[in-house]
Amino acid sequence: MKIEELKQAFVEAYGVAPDAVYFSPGRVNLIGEHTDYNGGSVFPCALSFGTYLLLRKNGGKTVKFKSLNQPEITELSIDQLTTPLDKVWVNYPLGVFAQFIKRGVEISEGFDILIWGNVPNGAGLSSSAALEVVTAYALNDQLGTGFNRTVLAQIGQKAEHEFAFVNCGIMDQFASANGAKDHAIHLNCDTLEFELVPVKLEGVKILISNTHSPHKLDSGAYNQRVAECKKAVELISKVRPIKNLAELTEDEFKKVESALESDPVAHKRARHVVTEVQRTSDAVKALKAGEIDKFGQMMNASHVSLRDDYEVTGLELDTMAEEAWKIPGVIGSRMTGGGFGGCTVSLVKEEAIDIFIEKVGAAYKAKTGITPDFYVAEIGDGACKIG
Ligand code: GAF
Repeated sequence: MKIEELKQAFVEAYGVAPDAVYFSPGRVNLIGEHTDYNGGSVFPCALSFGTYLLLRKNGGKTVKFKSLNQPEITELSIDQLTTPLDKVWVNYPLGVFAQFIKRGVEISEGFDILIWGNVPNGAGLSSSAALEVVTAYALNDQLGTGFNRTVLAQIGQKAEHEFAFVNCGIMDQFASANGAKDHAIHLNCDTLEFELVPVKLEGVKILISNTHSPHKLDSGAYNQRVAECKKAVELISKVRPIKNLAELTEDEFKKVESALESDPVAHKRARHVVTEVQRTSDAVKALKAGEIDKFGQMMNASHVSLRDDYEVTGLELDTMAEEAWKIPGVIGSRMTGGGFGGCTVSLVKEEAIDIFIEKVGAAYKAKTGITPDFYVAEIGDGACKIG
């Protein structure tokens, strides 16, 4: 939808024009998966699609939430902004209001809010983080709270923990807040220091393949992985105290892994994290050195580790990645995001894009019965005010 159409939809919903329009993007992660909540590094890019939020101060004491995908308006008194509802989508912006209030910000006047997004839902491209961050960015601007982008990302992450009950890391919200056009973000999730790395890929495109897999990133399976990593930290700490799995190099891990003998699942999860942290560092170095093939090999190895050790892929993601590996001109391909369905990300030579879509699409459909979608990704900027 165009901005003018969104403004018109706002007028239809609330009878008056909005005061302001904000945007925050979804993200695709190139490498560094399930490392963020383990104190490791990640390498995501913000996408050019995301979530739009239009609002006006309504002069009253209620906040009204409307999504263009939902028929009804949810109206809450400004005293009711700290408790989650049973309406899943409203909990994302509501959780952000609650975090502002927790940080001592007073909401003394209501808002009329309209949301629309073009990130495919449940595709692992962070539609929920985009919604959280756009809300945080808009409130920060409207209330003059002066939080920086990193704090806005942390507010979004906390909203996800407390209102969506997913114990996620910081990657998605950070990418949505801090993204930069044509750059990936090399983020140390322990210190939150980051570097924007130009993604200059001469003749190569970032292709996202949506499996449309019915398995969603459900909080149960994700939170279970978080708990398994915590268990691994506890067991390893009996022989070598650590705060996070990402503190261990592969060699150091080999020296302490016998501490995980009693828990083979925690052992596999930890092995993924330790090796993924190394792969991420190697991949970023390779990209900076222009060694794109090496970057691709790291992507493929990341997928294998997520499939075998972290066990977050499944038939659909595995088929999509494994079929991609067969196509000449594919530099690398892996699942991206939380897993259990969603998307893969591939680096593909321009001349191989059509054949990729045709061949991988047909093989995927034949194996899974599902028609996939493909998008050539454009790396966009982080959260902003449009007007
Ligand atoms: C999801 C989470 F929200 C992120 O924090 C991250 O852990 C990712 O899964 C896996 O890398 O997107």
